Amino acid sequence: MSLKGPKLISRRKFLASSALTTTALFASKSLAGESCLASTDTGQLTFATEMDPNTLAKFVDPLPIPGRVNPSGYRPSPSDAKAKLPYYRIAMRHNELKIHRDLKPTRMWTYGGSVPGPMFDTRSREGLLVEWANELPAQHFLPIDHKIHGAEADKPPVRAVVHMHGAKARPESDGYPEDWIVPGESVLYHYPNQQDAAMLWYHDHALGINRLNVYAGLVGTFFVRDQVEDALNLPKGKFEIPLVILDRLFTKDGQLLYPVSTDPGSPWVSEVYGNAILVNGKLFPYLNVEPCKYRLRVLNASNGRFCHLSFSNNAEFHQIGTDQGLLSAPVPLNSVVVAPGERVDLVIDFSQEPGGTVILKSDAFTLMQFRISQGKVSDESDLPKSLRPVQRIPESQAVTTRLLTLDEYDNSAGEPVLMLLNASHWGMPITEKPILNSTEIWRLMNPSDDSHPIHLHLVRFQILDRRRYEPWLYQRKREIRYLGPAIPPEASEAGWKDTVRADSRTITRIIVPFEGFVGRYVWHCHILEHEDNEMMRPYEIVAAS
Ligand SMILES: [Cu+2]
Repeated sequence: MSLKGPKLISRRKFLASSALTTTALFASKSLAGESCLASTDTGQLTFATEMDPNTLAKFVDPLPIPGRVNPSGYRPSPSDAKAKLPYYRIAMRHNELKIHRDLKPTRMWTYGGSVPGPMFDTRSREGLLVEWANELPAQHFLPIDHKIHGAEADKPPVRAVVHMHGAKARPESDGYPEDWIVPGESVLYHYPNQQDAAMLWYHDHALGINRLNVYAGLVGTFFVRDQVEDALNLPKGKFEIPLVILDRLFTKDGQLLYPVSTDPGSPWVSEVYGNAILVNGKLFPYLNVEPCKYRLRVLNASNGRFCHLSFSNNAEFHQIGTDQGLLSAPVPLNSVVVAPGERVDLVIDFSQEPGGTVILKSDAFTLMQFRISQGKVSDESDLPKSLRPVQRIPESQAVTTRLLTLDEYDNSAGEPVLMLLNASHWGMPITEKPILNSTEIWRLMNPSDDSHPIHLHLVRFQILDRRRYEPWLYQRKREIRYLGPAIPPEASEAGWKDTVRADSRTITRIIVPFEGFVGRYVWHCHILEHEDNEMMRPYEIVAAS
C-alpha cells in the first residue's frame, strides 16, 4: 500500500464533535469519502436510507435501567481451590429490541438479551467468575473488512471475546483480542475485584471486528463497590442511575446502519458518528425523578463520538468520580467531556425545579429528559466535601519514560487508511515491557488533528500534563519544540484514570504504576475504527529479574 506518511491534519473529528445539525454531520461524512450503505443478512451491501431521528416523537419511552445479574451458583476459585466464588453465565445472543415506540424492533447482538447487557453490582475484594458464552448466529450482519488485520477471509466471520474495561484481571481473563471464541464456544473468566469502587464496563474486543461487534450492541456495565464509597452516603438505590451512551445510525425501518467506504473491497471507514444517540438502549427516553439529588453513572460506549454533556437549564452539577473511581473532592461543572471508553460519576440536584423538566444533551444532540415530580421530599443522601484521597504520584517514582507516537496514515487520495501506535503494527515484536510494580511515564505524542482516547488494560494511571508542540518540526527533524506551557489536568480529570484524551498536536503525559500481574495485555485508541485498523499494540508486564 502506498502511504503519504503520518497525517497531521484532519477535519472530521472537529466537525463531528462540535455542535452541528444532522445535515452538517452528513456533510462531514461525505468529506471523508464515506457512503451510507447497509449490509444485509448475507453480508451484501445495499443502499439504505437513513432515518432522521428528529422526525420521531421525543420522550415517549421510559429510560430502561439495566437488570442486575445474579449468580447461578458457586465454583472453586482459580487462585484458591478451597474458596468458592459466585459463578455467572452470560450468553451473547441475537435479539430484536425496541429502541423507540414508533420504530420496528432493531436486530442487535446482546449480552443476555439486552443492550446494554445485564449490570454486575459487585464488592471490592470479592472475586467472581463469569462464563461468557458465544451463542451468536453463524454470520455477521455488519460489513467485515477482510483487508483489516485479524479479519482476513480465512477467519470465522463471527468471533467474540469479552474485555472488562478497567478490571484488574490476569491476562487469561482480560479478553486478549486474539482470544476470540466462535459460536458454540464459551470461556470462564475470573475477576478478582482487588480494586477500588468504580464503574467498569464490558464489551467485545475481537481482533479486526471489534468495532462491528460493539456497534451491534455488545456492551454492559459492571460496578465495584467498597466501604469508602458506602461511608459517603451518596445517592443510592433508585437515586443512582447508570447511563450508557451509544450513538448509532439507523435505516428508516429502524435497523442498524454501519457506514462503509466507497471501495467495496475495503469497507472500513476511519470514524463513525451516529445521529441517533441511545441512552440505555432507547432513543430520547425520559426518566421520572424526585426533587432531590441523583447520582448519574455515565459511560460513553460510542465507537467514536466524544460527548459534551450538559443540561438544558445549564444546571450546575458535581463530578465525583472518573474512570477508576472517586475523585478527592466533588468538582462543580456546567458541562463535561466524555470520550469513548471514559466514565464520569455525577451528582445532580433536581430540587431546584420541582414539577419541571430538564434535558440532558450533548452539544446539539438531545439525549434524554428528566421529569421532576412536584412537592418536597426529604433527601437522605449527602454530597460530602471530600471523597477519597487521591495521592499524586511523584514523577521521581518513574523508572522509565517512553515517547510513543499516535500515527494516522493517508493514501494518495488523502483518505485515512491506517492508524498505528509508535509506527508499529499489531504483529510486530512487543516493545513496551514494564516491570511488575514499577512506575513509568508514557508521553503520548499526537501529531494529528484528532484527539485519540488512549486506554491501557489492567492498570490505572494519573494524567501529569498536556503540552502543545510543533508536529512538523518533529516529523522533519525529530526535534520537540513546545508551543506553550505544560497544562496539568483539570480537577475533574485529576483522579485515577484508565483512558486519557491524547489531544491534537499535543504531548500528553501519564504516570502509570504497573501493578497486578505479569503477562501480555494491550493498549489502544478507544475510537474503535482506529483500534481495529491497528491503533492497538500488545504490551507485556515482566517480573523483576
Ligand atoms: Cu484514535
